[in-house]
Amino acid sequence: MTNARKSFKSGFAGIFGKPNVGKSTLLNRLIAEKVAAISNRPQTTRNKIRGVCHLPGGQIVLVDTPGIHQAATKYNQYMIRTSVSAVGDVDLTLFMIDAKTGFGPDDQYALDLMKSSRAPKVLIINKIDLISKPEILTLIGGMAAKGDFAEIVPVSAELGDGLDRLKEVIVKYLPEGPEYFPKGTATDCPEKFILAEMIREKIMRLTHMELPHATAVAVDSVREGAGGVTVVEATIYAEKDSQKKILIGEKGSRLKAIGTAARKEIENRLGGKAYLNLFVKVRRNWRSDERAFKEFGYFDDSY
Ligand SMILES: Nc1nc2c(ncn2[C@@H]2O[C@H](COP(=O)(O)OP(=O)(O)OP(=O)(O)O)[C@@H](O)[C@H]2O)c(=O)[nH]1
Ligand SMILES: [Mg+2]
Repeated sequence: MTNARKSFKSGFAGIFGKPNVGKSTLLNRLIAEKVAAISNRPQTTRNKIRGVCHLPGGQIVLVDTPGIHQAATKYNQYMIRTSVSAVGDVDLTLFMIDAKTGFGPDDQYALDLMKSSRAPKVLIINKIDLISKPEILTLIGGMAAKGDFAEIVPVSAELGDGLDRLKEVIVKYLPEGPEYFPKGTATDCPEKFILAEMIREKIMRLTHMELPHATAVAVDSVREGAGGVTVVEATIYAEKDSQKKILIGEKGSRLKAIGTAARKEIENRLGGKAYLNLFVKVRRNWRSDERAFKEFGYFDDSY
């Protein structure tokens, strides 16, 4: 009998793919905490967001990334650079497609940008709740030829289907390694960043057209108020006066809806009462201003 210790597997697994396939939904699910904003609009995520999945024999550090797309503006090019810069840093590449839309030119474009990676690639087919079992099998069959995937794992990130197998597959391809994060740590994102993303998510969901993309959110302060209530002050930045007006809405109605939805989620996270004070300001054309979007902490690791 040997007394060999069972090895501990750990490492970084990057989640890549075109916008809106469900990368952030998967991150939140696997770490069982809401860290990344989710919306049905493409280009929701603007940062690399790390989350930690603790398992008995291992630790998966997941890295959520902005959706890869063909970018015309400097702002969008930064977004893509953020994703591509993560490609070389991970031990495992999780490439995600949407089962409903299947594999198209946009996925091929994203997959081509992964070519520089020498890490093993696992294909995740997400949103299998939207198609039938035979359709899933056909899609899996067709995908094997599209890339050098070590495994293909169908899941529903939203419903949690297939995630136990996915965790097993990820751990299988991770090297032996240390515990990068102490037990109980779900993310290394600063609290202010997470709260700002919660507010931004509500804006993404409650506004339309260009506005969700033209909005930035910065949490200015978080402090303990009277009666143990947490007071959060945040500024929402729009690019134009007309957008500011829409954000505020008639008699402040839209801002109120955004604030109420965000406050509820913030209270859930903090496990207590919160007061959310939102300001709206115009930062003219901030997306064309590299200094401005860096100041907001987008496309960056330092938040
Ligand atoms: N039906 C279904 N919808 C899903 C599933 N996973 C994610 N979604 C939805 O897909 C949309 C996009 O999800 P996100 O997690 O924001 O997608 P993303 O890939 O992070 O998008 P970007 O950050 O823009 O690149 C949201 O409306 C999610 O609720 C799933 O398994 N099934
Ligand atoms: Mg996302």
